[in-house]
Amino acid sequence: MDKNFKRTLVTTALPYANGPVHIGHLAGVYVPADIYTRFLRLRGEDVIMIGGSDEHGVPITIRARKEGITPQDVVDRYHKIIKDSFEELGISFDVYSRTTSETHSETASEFFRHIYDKGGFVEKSSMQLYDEGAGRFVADRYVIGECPVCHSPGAYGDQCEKCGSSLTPTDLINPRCAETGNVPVLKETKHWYLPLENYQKALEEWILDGHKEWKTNVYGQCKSWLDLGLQPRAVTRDLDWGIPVPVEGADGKVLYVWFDAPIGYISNTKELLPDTWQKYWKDPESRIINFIGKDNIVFHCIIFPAMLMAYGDGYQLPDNVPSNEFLNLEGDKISTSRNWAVWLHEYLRDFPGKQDVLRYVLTANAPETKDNDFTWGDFQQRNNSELVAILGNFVNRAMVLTHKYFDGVLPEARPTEVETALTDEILSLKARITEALETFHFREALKLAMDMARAGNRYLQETEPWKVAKTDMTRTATILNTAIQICANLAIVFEPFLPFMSAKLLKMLGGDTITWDMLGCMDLVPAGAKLAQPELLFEKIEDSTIQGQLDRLTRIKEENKLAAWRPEPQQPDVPFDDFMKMDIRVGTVLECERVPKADKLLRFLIDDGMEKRTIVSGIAKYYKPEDLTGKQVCFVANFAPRKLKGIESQGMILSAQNPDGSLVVITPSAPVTPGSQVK
Ligand code: B3M
Ligand code: ZN
Repeated sequence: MDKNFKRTLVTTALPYANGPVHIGHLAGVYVPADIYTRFLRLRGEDVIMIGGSDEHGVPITIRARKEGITPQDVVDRYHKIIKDSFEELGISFDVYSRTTSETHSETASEFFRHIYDKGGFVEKSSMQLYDEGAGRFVADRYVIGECPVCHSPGAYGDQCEKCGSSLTPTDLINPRCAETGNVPVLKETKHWYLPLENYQKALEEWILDGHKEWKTNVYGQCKSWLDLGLQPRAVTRDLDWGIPVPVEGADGKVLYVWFDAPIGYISNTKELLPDTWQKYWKDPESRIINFIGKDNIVFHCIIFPAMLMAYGDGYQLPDNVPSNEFLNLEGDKISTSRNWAVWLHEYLRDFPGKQDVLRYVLTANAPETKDNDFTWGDFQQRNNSELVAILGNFVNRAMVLTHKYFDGVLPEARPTEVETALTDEILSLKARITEALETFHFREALKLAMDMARAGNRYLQETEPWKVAKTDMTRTATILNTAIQICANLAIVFEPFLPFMSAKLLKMLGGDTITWDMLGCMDLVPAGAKLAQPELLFEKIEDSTIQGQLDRLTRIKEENKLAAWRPEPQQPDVPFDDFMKMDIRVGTVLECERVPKADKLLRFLIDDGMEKRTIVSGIAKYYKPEDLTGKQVCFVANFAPRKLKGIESQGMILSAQNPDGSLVVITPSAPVTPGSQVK
């Protein structure tokens, strides 16, 4: 790491408080940020990790109206769920605040006012969509209508999700306000814009020349924005939820959520360190690292830096912006609105005490360079064959054997070449892990840490202390001492990744303070130390547990399918004569029975007014034969006869199909003489 830095400010994207956090947020931002911060802390560096909830923005107001509560109620609810669940997962924020705090609204107001007073904004009037019925302006996203390109009916005012066209609301055919159904009108309104084009050159120099080391996805997105040429960007909105615009003539206007949210990083630092916060932001010897998801890149790399430049006064720009790709769930995009997610608070409820398992799987599978998939099968597999079988198993063997042969009192070691070679291997792993962590390659770092546990297992396998103990206790002592030293090294190297496991292991070894420097030492636990009774660090996860989670996802898929169901588009017109060719009649069911060896079919004997006719119908999944006997049904009488399972079916019974595929037989609403025609 560049040792010119005296201190580090780690920020994590502020999650919107309009829902709980899910594994996608964790894998993309919070787990990597926490690993990084814990690593720096272990190295004894001056580092703080800042977080908080993003509590403004339109979605929160919509949710509140839907539920008939206030926006404040919404954010109070989710802020608490988010904050508590982060804490339980061991995300070690130094401060986790919220953008409705007083410090934040003062800081954000002052920030705007300062740029305003310097003449840093451009005032502009424009025509915006207005919902006259509701008496408010409507954001582009909340106007829907027909896409002018592909003519799909549900296009949003900013984009058609069907064909991907990027739109403005006035492009839509027959636009409506999504919430009220009202037709929006255009109304003039005044807003303040940050003239981004004034910062184009400075941003190009800073990013394109100065930060070639950034991840390619981040650098690439910035470059394409800059290549397009920056445009003025409105930083205020017509909305009644947010931080009021602190200038005259701005009634009913608030700061745009993406203007105030990143300032939250500053306010939260202030809340943590009211007297010394400035040194983390303004001292050139400090550095700022923003952990974000890929959909936040432009805000953190272009807009917020431009805001900081506009403000001036010594504010530093971020040194790096590690941004991950997206995590999918079982092959589908995670979606809050479709409930397609593993929610952190639910995971903690369903898997008590298994925080580290989730941290492990999300890191081992982190979407660092491309979108990645979380599957429950992989979760189980990584737990059972990596955490349990490699890490847990090694520690347990070392502990149990030391108890068995030495009563849990660590014996003296007399290292041989074998031990020296092992130490070298650990030191070389340490160097590679350190480098991976410094450069934000957390997956790689975790894999290498696991290699340290693998080295321990291999060492025990090769030295076989359980055999040596029969003849040579001095050698056995060395082997077990060494194995316990590896355990202590594992407690250190895994601390950033699996802090709960690390603390438990450390306690078993009788250790307390650890530092990254200690990693690679083979005298971490002194000879003579009494080890605690071994406890299992991880336990197997059973198939039934995984099945429970998969069942939940299957249920959600079904619910989503039902919610998305729309009637089939209407068939082309049919001339009257064609319709009249269909001979539909009412008949009475005389007999009904299952067709052997055909689980879908029922055989009917129908009184059709003339004789008895046999009809076979594929509704056995939805009816018991006895429920239909004696009922009247409608059937197509002149449907050409055909053979089903060897039975000739003389017609077709009419049923209606529900969205879930189930069939309901059509019966007349009052008794009808058998053989009557349906017209
Ligand atoms: N709340 C967007 C998001 O959660 C936004 C991040 C703000 S970071 C300053 O993706
Ligand atoms: Zn379209």
